[in-house]
Amino acid sequence: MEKIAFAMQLKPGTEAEYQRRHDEIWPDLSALLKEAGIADYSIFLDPQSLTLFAVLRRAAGHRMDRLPEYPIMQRWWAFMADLMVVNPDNSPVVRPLPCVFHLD
Ligand code: RM4
Repeated sequence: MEKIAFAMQLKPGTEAEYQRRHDEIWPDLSALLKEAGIADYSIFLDPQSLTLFAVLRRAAGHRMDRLPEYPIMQRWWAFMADLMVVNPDNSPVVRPLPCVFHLD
């Protein structure tokens, strides 16, 4: 398992709705993320900058890079596109975050 972190960006005024939609995350989407090798996935919000800080663990041989091929992933991204800063294909703009400290 490796742990990775990345940042995404919320649009102003969407914090409550972003929380609400993730409280009701589609079970089929959660299942797909887990099947792709993702575990222990959290998203934290910095209310000041509206930066979303995501951290997750992923198994060796994970298939995260294949997620955009799945219709449910594309439907979720389209559903979220009014709340987040997104690319032309509706996937969120993601900034990888290097790890600069770790304490076991
Ligand atoms: C986020 C964003 C990410 C997805 C999570 C579950 O808002 O769409 O791509 O992995 O939801």
